[in-house]
Amino acid sequence: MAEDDDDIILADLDDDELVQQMFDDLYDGLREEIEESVQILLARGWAPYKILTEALVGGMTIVGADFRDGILFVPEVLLAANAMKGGMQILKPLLAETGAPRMGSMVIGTVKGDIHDIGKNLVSMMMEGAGFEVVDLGINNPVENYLEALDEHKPDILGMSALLTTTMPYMKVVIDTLIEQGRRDDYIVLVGGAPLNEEFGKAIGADAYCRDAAVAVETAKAYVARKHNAMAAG
Ligand code: B12
Repeated sequence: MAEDDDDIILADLDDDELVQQMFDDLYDGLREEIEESVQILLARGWAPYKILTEALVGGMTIVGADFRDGILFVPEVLLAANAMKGGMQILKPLLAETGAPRMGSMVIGTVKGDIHDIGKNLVSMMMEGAGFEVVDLGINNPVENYLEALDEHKPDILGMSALLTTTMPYMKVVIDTLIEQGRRDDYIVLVGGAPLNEEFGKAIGADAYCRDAAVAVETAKAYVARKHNAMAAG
């Protein structure tokens, strides 16, 4: 996409040009350039959340479309993902620094067979920023991992992520296991990932499907408040 990167001095670009350049740099998997651009936008007073959504997620959306259309392939997308993670690492402490009161806790992980973690990481970051304690189990989690983490951390929320139509049914395996063990109602179960939708969330017995990280935070807050009110009443 970008040809003449050598000549570009990122700090000389205005905000719009810089965001466009970040789309190109993300596309080309240029982690250092992405990190530098994130720092520049921060220095110009951009809020971390705005950088995350408008520059990084915006750029990743273009990568996603071209991957779908067969223009980009796995190695290139991995590089783009790596560049995105470089930017996210800078933003993570800033998003978590909002001094929000402790809201509750969440165990989150990508399901078995699935190695996509960018969306899950974003959800973790945003939840931490909103005052939730988050235990991130990483990728490719069999049901045993979830159960172990639920036992150990006793969270309010269980979050599962899946990006493949072949792995999303595994969420039901986890929920069914919780039902079998009589502990489904101990947790608020939130699910997400690009191929899911509301209907799927309902069908597998999750409490809610969340389309993005911002919705995840709002949904989590609403459910946790409801749970705490119910406990106070009962
Ligand atoms: C990056 C990427 C990869 C990278 C992953 C790198 C990484 N570290 O994550 C790599 C290159 C490894 C990869 C591999 C593969 N991929 Co891929 N990948 C993508 C891509 C381009 C972007 C995904 C992404 O990060 N999006 C950006 C984030 C921010 O969005 P998100 O994940 O949707 O998350 C948001 C919401 O969904 C929600 N959310 C997500 N999780 C959760 C969890 C909870 C609890 C909540 C509340 C909310 C929530 O909030 C997030 C933030 O707002 C998508 C295309 C797409 N449009 O999704 C394909 C895509 C998902 N991949 C696809 C495929 C086919 C594959 C491969 C099978 C390719 C192959 N032939 O090998 C492998 C599978 C490997 C495996 N076993 O998992 C297909 C899936 C098709 C399908 N219907 O199943 C897609 C849709 C591309 C396509 N159109 O063909 N991929």
